[in-house]
Amino acid sequence: MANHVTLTQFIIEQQRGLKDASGTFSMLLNNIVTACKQISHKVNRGNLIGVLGSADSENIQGEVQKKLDIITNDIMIEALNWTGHLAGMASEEIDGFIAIPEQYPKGKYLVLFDPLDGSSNIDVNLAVGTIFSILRCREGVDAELDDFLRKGTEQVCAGFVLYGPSTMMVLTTGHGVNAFTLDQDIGEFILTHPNMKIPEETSEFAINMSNQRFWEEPVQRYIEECVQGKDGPRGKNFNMRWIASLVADVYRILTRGGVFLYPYDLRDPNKPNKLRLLYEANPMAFIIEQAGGACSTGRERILDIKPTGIHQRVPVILGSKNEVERIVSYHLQQ
Ligand code: AFP
Repeated sequence: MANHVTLTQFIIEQQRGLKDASGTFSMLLNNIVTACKQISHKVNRGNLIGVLGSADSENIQGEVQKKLDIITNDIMIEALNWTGHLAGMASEEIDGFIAIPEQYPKGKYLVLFDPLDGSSNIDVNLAVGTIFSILRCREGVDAELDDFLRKGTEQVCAGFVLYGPSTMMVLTTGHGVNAFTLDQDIGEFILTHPNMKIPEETSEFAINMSNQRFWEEPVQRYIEECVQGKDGPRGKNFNMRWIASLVADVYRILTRGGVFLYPYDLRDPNKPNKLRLLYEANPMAFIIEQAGGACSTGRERILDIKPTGIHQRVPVILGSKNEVERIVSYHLQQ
């Protein structure tokens, strides 16, 4: 493993660069990494250990839960609640926020997570992932709701783990984006993609086309122009990808550019948006912007949104900066 930088080494060396760092954040990040290694093992074992399929229950979102939604949620909570680093947690799978049990010390951070994003893909063996966001909190107290309802610009760290052909962790603490590949033989994440940057131009878009009739006009216009290809106003052909797993679509965009859209749509007027702000849109927006891309609702920067609820949903348009800016301009021309 000569000259391979492990994630542990990377975190410690980043800590050294922060003059008054206590090491608490580094330990918290390592606790999250351990949880994700456990999740990777469960996901990779799948049917061999009977963890696939539906749990015959619904989460707070009214979504049918997979067994792995519950298992991975428990893994994250049990890996973090005892550490003394947290004042609270929030999960896609749990109503409200998660208090730290009385018997454990409280810390100065909050972790908000989607334990298994893309879980509708798990039974068909497609990529899924864990998304997490870390906020600083008032020290030594039990977190309250308002401690969680903070703009994405206040995140101190965002990351996701993609459980794909390789298990990869993508991480930012506000100093660029670095990706690590899990070496299953030694159980360590190895730095394989330092300082990831998204190409500003792209010819690839990701959207669920089956919702087309429900989109607003600016999105209709953008996608129509892409589909018209080189004979249309864009003067070039486009390719389309849709994995229905945010972590996988975002990783592809980090690697080769592209634009991802889960826009406002009128399928269900009571639920006009799909992706959750605090533990999906905000962490991805932090990562995408740190890699030189952009992330918007179409009308405002995702990271500037003042949250109103733990499970608030927003439209998400992210990826190559020039494409996102074009889509935003179409919204502003409305
Ligand atoms: P699940 O976790 O319910 O599979 O949803 C995944 C997701 O939140 C996000 O990862 C995908 O980009 C998006 O939903 C896919 O939504 P559609 O299934 O409507 O295409």
